[in-house]
Amino acid sequence: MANENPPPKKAASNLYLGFDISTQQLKLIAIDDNLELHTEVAIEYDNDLKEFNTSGGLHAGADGVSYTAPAAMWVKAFDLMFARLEERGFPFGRVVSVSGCGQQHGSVYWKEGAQKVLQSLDSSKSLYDQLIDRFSIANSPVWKDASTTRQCRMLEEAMNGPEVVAKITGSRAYERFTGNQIAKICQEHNSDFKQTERISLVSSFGPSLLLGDYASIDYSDGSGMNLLDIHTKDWNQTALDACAPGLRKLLGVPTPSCSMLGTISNYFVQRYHFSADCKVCAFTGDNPSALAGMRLQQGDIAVSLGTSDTLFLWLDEPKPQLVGHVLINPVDSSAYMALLCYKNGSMTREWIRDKYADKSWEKFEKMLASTQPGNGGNIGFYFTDTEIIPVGVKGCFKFDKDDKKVEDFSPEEEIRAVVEGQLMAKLSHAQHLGYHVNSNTRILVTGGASENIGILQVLADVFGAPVYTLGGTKNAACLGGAYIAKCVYTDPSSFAGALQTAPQYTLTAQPVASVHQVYKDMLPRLQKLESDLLSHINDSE
Ligand code: XUL
Repeated sequence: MANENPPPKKAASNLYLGFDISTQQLKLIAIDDNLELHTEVAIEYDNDLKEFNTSGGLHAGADGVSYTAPAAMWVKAFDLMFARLEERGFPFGRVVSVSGCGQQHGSVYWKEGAQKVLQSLDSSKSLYDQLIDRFSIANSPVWKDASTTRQCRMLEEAMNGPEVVAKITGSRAYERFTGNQIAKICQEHNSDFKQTERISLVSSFGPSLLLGDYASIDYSDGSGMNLLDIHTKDWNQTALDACAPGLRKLLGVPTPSCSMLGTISNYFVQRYHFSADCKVCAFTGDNPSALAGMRLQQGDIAVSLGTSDTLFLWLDEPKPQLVGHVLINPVDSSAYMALLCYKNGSMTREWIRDKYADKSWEKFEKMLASTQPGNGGNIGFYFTDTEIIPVGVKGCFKFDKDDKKVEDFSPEEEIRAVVEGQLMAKLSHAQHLGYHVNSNTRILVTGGASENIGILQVLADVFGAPVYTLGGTKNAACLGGAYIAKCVYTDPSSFAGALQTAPQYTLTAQPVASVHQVYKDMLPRLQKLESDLLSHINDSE
């Protein structure tokens, strides 16, 4: 007999969007209520927007240290992304909440009158046509820029030293940090700067387009500016005054990262048929967003073993130092996160692999396994590129079990030394910033080297915590935006709660207690050798 009452058709799921205005691409991920991937799109600046003549999404200055990107290019990338989605028949009407992230530290300068234009965007025209002339500084300084050493020293002087800047803002003055970049723009392009109505971070620029109004800077990305007091979560007036006049007004009031800013502008409702109720949440920086995308919890540590190695740590109590960065935590604004970026990551391991293991990871792993944890007391520091943690060191430095400097180890020892040296240094720097491994700590690993089981075993043993790998998180930052959009929409009080159905991690390496003890005993030696190395370098400067 035919079924007279067919089951009611399941309502199509809500969709949540996460954007990432990254260095080389504008990316978008849409997920559904089950956190499953619905759509993924990317606009590549160099190839899709050739008219801006960027290389890797940037313009490099002739001085070798200046880097900018045209703000209008990012606007055009949004136009193109929405056009592509429309072509694919993307169901804009199902999107209930939008968030995202951007490359950290970059700044966008809106010209007087731009807010009015944003508030009254004409849906028959592109964003680009309406906003092209609305930036007082057409080329936005970005994170790769290192041209503000003078401004950094001025800020540190105004605030009574680098330690004070670090203590208040979470980091000592760094060239790429936005306050120093703003100071340089104010000094070198003063008449254009004076026409500025508002300064956005790359991250707050994104939701400004979607809201049709200036979006607040979020606490977490705001912590990458050397301007925000990470304890009071308000701008530090001395830092603001040291960088440029009138900054408090130009930056607006900062907001928690998981917060709803308003509903999507009429422009998107009329042009693409978004629902008028679609929420626009704050965007954050790409690194904090990756922490959200990897679903870090209290005590966890995320390690990205890529070209350069990056560590994100969940911190309860911040202890900012002259090394590394402490940011307000994006998913719990009463907690903190630390960010440690190492220049010498995979490239350095590959250099050793090529030198001693015939360019083969398989051979590298075999040679690693042929030596004992602790490497007979040998310790090596390998900086093929000038390192940022610790700052300014370059070269390879090797020490035997009696801390005597030696020229070479055996090939097998070299391999173990690079792995152990890099990973023990990471633990040491993390501890300095207030990080403690606890009994629930998980080490979540992504990046190319996450496939090298031998390296992951050393990681587990050095930290004394289990290592998990994450499949399918190539776009952790973008995914973090979509997760934040979902969390703010469904349950802003609990990020983890809103994401219970997310995919599970795979347990890849368990620490061995006796081996962990070997590294624990070795750590003070490595710390002393590293600090001697630094004082030696500083003395010889
Ligand atoms: C972090 C940093 C970069 C950018 C670009 O401090 O400068 O990771 O966020 O991704």
